Amino acid sequence: MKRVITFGTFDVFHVGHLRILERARALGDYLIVGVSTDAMNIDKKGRAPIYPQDERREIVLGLACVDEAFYEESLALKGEYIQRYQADLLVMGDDWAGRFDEFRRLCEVIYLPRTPSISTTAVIERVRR
Ligand code: C2G
Repeated sequence: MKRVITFGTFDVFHVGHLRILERARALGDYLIVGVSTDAMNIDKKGRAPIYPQDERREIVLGLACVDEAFYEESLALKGEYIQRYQADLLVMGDDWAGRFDEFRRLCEVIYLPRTPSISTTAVIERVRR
């Protein structure tokens, strides 16, 4: 059984999020998702996500393609999460291309192309206007 892991904030959930999770799941048999915490986002982007972490995780966990979802507390713990969840494959969108190559010592690493023309930032901007 091939175990796939991926990470993300998945704030204001949109079809780009759904598609990467479906494509990640199709590359294996079991999909584990690390949902970044509110604290990690405040630290990284200087603001909290629109949806709190428990709701973001609940949405992700409710998808047919997702088998398990946990909180990603820090980018620095990625290697630990890969080992803890015994992942065979790490999948990330290509906005992260090259950034996680060091984990090739632990598992396979694949970057998938992002869905064009949609992002959480664009949705927030459109609602605001
Ligand atoms: N994504 C995509 N297409 C889009 C938007 C996002 O394929 N149009 C993918 C991203 O490439 C990422 C995943 O959806 O793999 C989640 O995206 P974000 O919620 O923006 O995640 P991010 O804030 O980049 O957090 O440890 C890494 C972080 O947790 C990633």
